[in-house]
Amino acid sequence: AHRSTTLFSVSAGKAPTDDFSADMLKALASRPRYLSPKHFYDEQGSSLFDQICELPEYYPTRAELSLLKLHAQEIAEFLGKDVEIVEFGAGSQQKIQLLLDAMDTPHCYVPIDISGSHLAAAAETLQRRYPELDVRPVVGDYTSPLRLPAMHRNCDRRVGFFPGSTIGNLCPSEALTFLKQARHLLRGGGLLLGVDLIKDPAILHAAYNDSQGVTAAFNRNVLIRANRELDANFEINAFAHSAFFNAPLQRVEMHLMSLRSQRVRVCDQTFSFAQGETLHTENSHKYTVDGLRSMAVKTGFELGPVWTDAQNQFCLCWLQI
Ligand code: AVI
Repeated sequence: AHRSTTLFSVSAGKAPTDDFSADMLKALASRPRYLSPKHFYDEQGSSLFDQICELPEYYPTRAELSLLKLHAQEIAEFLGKDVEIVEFGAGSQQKIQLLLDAMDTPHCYVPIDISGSHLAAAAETLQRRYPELDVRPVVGDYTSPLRLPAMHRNCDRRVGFFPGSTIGNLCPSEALTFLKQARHLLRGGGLLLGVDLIKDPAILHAAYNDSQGVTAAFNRNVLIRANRELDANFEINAFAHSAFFNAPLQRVEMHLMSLRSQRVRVCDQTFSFAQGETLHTENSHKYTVDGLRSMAVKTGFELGPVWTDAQNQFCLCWLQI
């Protein structure tokens, strides 16, 4: 018999839809109109994101996996022995397995994710594959204050894993808040962080404007989600996917641009869009190693080793507490 996993909720009884409706109404009522990218990840959005990770133009996932494969042993030494490992977001099974396979007796794995169904399925699969590991999934939004269940009895250190350059989807002040919270949660350990690096804007442009239109579908899916969950009537084809590198702010921005002047109903309220007006749906900040060092220092970490690929596309870094 294998261990079964129990979802632990830290969202104080609030359904994810509550946040989505409040955030969408707030976004539509403000200027510029900005909606947090966390709302992309309903079931369809999570599966579109998995498809993005396989696209030839989307290099970050492959670059990070190669780094993990190449340096797993060395990274495992920094993670340490007899630890509890907390993953912020429970995206890729492949990445955490590369770490677990290289580690010496990790006792407990705590994936935190906003999507309960996605998380439960991932946790069950992992538990079956690692019967000795105590898998304790937590449903919650790690960009808000959260408390974790008490550390596993056999562990004396808690280390973190935040892959995929998801930190880039936070604005710089949110990233600092996140790192401060992570530092507080991680006892005696450190954080393994995956970050996308600043590079030729043409490469960035291609990665967010793929030729098969998967990123466009991922972006538009948030409108489909609103139509289904928020009694909205967005006409999906009347919004174009727009993604570009904003050089001064060192980020790729994604927007949904209204192709004509139109009115939209969301939860009994009506909003108008002028032609060319956008709903800003995501920022994906790109960093330099110096930028990461300064964030680490500001949040009480010390930047340890940084593993990068030969083209300097992506880096994995160890933030020591
Ligand atoms: C999850 N996150 C790091 C992705 C990124 O690159 O910012 C989400 C994404 N958006 C468009 N393509 C991928």
